[in-house]
Amino acid sequence: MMGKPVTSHSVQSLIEASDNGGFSYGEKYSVDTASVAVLALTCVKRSIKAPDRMVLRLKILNALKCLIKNILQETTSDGLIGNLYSTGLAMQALSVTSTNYDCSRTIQTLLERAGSGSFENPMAASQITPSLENRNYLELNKLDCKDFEKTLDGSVLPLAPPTAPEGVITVHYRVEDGIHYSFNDSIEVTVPVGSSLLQVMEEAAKISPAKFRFTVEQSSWGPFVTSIQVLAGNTEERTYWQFLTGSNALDQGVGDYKPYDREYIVAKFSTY
Ligand code: B12
Ligand SMILES: *[C@@H]1O[C@H](CO)[C@@H](O)[C@H](O)[C@H]1NC(C)=O
Repeated sequence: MMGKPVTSHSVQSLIEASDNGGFSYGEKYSVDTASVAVLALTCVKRSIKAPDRMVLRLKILNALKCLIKNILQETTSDGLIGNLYSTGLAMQALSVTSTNYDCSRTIQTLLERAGSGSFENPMAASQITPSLENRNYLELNKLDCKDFEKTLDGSVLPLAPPTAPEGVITVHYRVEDGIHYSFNDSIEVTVPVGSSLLQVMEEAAKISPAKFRFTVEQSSWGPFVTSIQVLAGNTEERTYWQFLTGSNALDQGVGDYKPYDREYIVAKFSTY
């Protein structure tokens, strides 16, 4: 890719994963991961010159068909594919494989949500931008920057109106060990309107450190919660702290998510 050699082992693993539901985290299909796999396999496919390696080519074509079907199955009524933050990668996958789908609904929803500030996280913005410009990661090596400046002109996404938060909200916050059931603690905290979930967690930890202290690690997407009390996620054991509103997983991290008044937020130690 980009002129770099790719091992046949990694291609093989991708092909196998696409047939065997290898792109799920927990019970959920990961549209993001499947989409990146489509980009990678398409790149490999393009580098195979017919009539070389026909068997590999066929295997890749089959894997791509299967992945595209799975991705399209995750389309929602408002045109999102997976969730708001997987849609950009999914659009790239559909575009490099020339898949026909009704993208007008998708783009309308994305622009609406971008306008209300849902893509302020730079990683989220970087994953959505290529598809709104009808571009994809596979043509990065061909990008002409002069051309790029032209497209930036006049096609700037609408910015969220600046809001001056006033008043306070009360958030119910619970931390529970959903694996060994070693603890299950709740609190109600009051924070200024517009506070992030991280601020709610900090407030809880200030009031009751023994129950609500936590650690984070900075990552490309912002703060990632690594532990609560003394319980830490672990890559080998595939455990992590999952965040939910009621019983639905949040689609943003604690640094970006802004709870509303009287919301029930749960941090649940889970497996993926
Ligand atoms: C794999 C993955 C995970 C794994 C990571 C563990 C692992 N060892 O692989 C697990 C299951 C733990 C996970 C958890 C979460 N994730 Co996640 N994750 C991904 C995914 C599919 C791929 C990331 C990756 O491997 N990138 C490649 C590597 C090379 O890059 P990297 O930067 O080093 O990757 C690291 C970070 O991405 C980090 N990470 C993963 N997810 C998240 C989420 C947040 C908020 C942060 C700060 C970091 C982070 O873990 C990766 C491995 O160390 C992305 C999809 C995407 N579009 O990027 C979603 C994605 C980044 N995750 C997302 C979310 C929402 C979460 C959760 C908040 C879900 C929840 N309700 O609890 C939690 C984090 C909670 C916490 N403890 O703070 C969203 C973020 C959207 C946004 N606007 O913020 C994405 C885009 C998925 C989506 N479409 O909704 N995730
Ligand atoms: C924690 O307690 C709440 C009720 O207070 C319950 O609904 C929830 O299932 C419990 N969680 C765990 C993991 O036991």
